[in-house]
Amino acid sequence: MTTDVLPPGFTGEAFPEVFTKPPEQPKVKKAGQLTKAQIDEYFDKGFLLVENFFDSAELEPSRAAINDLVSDVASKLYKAGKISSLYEDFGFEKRLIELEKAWPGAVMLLLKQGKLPQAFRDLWSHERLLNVVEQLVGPEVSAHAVWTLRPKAPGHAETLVPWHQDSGYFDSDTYSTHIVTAWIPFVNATKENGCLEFTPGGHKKGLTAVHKLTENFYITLDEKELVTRLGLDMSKNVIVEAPLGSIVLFSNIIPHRSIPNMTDSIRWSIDFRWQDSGKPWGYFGLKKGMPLRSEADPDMKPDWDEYDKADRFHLEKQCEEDEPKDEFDVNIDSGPWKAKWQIPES
Ligand SMILES: O=C(O)CCC(=O)C(=O)O
Ligand SMILES: [Fe+2]
Repeated sequence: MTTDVLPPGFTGEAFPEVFTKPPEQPKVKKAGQLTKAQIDEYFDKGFLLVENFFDSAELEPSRAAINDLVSDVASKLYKAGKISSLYEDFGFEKRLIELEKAWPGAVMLLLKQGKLPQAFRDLWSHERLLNVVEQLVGPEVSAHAVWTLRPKAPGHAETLVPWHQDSGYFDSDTYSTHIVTAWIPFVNATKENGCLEFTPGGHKKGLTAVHKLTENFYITLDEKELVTRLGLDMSKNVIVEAPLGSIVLFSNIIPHRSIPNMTDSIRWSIDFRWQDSGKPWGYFGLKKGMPLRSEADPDMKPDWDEYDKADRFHLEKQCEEDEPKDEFDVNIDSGPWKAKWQIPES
């Protein structure tokens, strides 16, 4: 029998209460707040779909911002002589697919641009969304360092995210911090185009399991970790289809993955995270979070320009051994979290 040598990312410490007990609820009723049943469901299952949270007009500025980001990628590639058409006749769900066909790497170029247009800032600090977040993390709310706009393209390996707990991607000192994600689709996210899949109750042990490295920048939980260490029954997993206007809320400790996109359109989504402002930021010292709302300081205004000065993809790149060749270098096969999951050499 061989003894398992565990990587430094595994601490074995469990914090079940952090992820299963709601904080004290706000005394005042606010727009958009979850019902008691919804809060209970979130803390019981580890995730919650809230349908009809946004109306389409509220998402339109972000969809327009995404179109602009795609245009920027197209112009950049065109000016550099890497593509011979801007594919302007293709819309929101198709244009990036054409760009990727013409120049493989276009999707990653977009994913890694990392800048927060005003529409995304407004969505991240949306009044009703923060009203929900404070029900889950308490009244002192900060934006986390990590957010991602995800253009999940058909058959595109780098945007197919394998089983993981988000805490696997953060410092181990956050294993006892409840970080909430709102995953917001900009199209109807379905089982055909690659919505998310969850393991109900996978957060209950409050334990970050052992992640393994993959060939690209993702880390992953294998079936043994999910079944043996976290005690999950994989036949109980739930695929969560999320229509446009809905949000999917989940924590940093619930195992989840995204399933393949089998359609011929992009599945666009964004994921924003929040946590209690007093807890560790947990992003390898690379980037701090940013306070968005405070009971003690009701007039608090987020300093987005300061926050956006340091974009995470560029910071992560600085941790890599290989310098990026140029601005078109989309080869990201590492990230600061990978060292955490490397088995130490004996
Ligand atoms: O959108 C996806 O495909 C994966 C999302 C995810 O893992 C996250 O938001 O934490
Ligand atoms: Fe995730």
